[in-house]
Amino acid sequence: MIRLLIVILASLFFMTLPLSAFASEVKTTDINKDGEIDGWTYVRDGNVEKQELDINFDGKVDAVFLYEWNGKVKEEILDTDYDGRMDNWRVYEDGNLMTDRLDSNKDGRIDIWFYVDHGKIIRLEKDTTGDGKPDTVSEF
Ligand SMILES: [Ca+2]
Ligand SMILES: [Ca+2]
Ligand SMILES: [Ca+2]
Ligand SMILES: [Ca+2]
Repeated sequence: MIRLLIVILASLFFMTLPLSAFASEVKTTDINKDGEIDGWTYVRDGNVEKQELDINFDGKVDAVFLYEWNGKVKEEILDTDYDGRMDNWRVYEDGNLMTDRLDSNKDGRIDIWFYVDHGKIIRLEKDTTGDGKPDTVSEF
């Protein structure tokens, strides 16, 4: 009952917001034309915020791209071996790759961290013990 009331109050609150706050939509694409959706584009106020792709058409999203307001990619999250689990996370700043994190042994935990400056790897960290924390560090 209380929960229902909260929902009603919340919807009343949102109804008073300007319409532009709701100018978000999802566009779907069927890239390989097999009748199944494999691309999702999230647009807010005319800007693409996020894209999700099912690159190998198995029904599972294997690439997610997050964008800055100016259209530059901000983050990439990838399932590089298409096993249904994300294993590569890349963070960009002003379109430049800053960190590249990998789950190389596919146990669900990041074990390699690359730190990049102007296109060059400046630091490499590895977790060799499997606890999810880096224990070897190389600087370049
Ligand atoms: Ca398709
Ligand atoms: Ca897939
Ligand atoms: Ca994977
Ligand atoms: Ca791992």
